[in-house]
Amino acid sequence: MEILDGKKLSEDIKNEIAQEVAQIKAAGGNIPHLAAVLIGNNPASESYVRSKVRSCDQVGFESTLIRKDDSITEEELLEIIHELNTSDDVDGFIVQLPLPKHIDEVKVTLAIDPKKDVDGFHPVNFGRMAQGLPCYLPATPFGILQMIERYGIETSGAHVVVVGRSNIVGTPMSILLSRKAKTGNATVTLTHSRTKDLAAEVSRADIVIAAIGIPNFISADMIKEGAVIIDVGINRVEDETRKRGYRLVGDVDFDGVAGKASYVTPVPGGVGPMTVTSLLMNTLKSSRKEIYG
Ligand code: L34
Repeated sequence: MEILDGKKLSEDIKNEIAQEVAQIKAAGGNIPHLAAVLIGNNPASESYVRSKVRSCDQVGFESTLIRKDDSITEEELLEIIHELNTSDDVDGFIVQLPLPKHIDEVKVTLAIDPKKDVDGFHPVNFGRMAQGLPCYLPATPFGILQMIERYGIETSGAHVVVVGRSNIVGTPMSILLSRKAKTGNATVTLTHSRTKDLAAEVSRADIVIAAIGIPNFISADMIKEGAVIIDVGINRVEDETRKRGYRLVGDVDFDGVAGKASYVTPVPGGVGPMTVTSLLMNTLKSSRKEIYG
């Protein structure tokens, strides 16, 4: 079994981006600028956004963090989005999810200018993705594609089983891998909570993408010998032996599948860091006006 080392790969990609930024700087070009909006004090969101800002520093991007209290109104947040949409200075921005209950995530997503939607969550970008048109790909699926591609894993003709149908991971992943494109051409089965015999579906997969948010859900007895296992889950489980009081586990029983799979992504250090790197890649594309001109 080989580990799909997202941490290492994301460092490699960040080094490549840093070199491009250095060239842009040398040529007196525009330095890519990412803004992130973080509402409230969700510890996981704080950690992810911190990692995004730190990664911007690492590659030489400019970044702006806009932090607001949980008590912000929807109207106030929409005003911030309007300012970011119209700012000449900001190439792309994200509003970290989840949002407090009194704010409508759909409304917020729709308010973001698709040209600056480096998360790729706006339906315009989603629709363009589905039709194979230039767009910002959602960061987690984009990161997984990068991983599959750089490790030379063949997807053409492969049977992929995606577990979980969220708008930001499962559904776009299933569309991307079935497209007639590089790192595509797979036969994809999208499974979810109403799937009749999930274990039987997973057992047929050459590649499993687990994105359901249930710790250790995918066990060794479910998978085919030699399967590629991509674990998107990041679940915090209580662990008093750790300083933080918890540890991170994925949706896959890593130790169990390790003896049977050909490749597995670890948690942490797998898909998570690739999500952050993909956001940087989208921001670079935005500053170069590669997608929308
Ligand atoms: N708007 N909301 C918006 N965009 C996103 O792309 C996200 N996501 C998801 C949650 N909400 C979002 C993220 O940023 C998930 N996500 C994310 C980003 C980074 C990591 C995990 C999820 C990550 O770096 N994970 C590390 C461990 C981090 C830790 O110690 O907590 C890892 O190695 O998996």
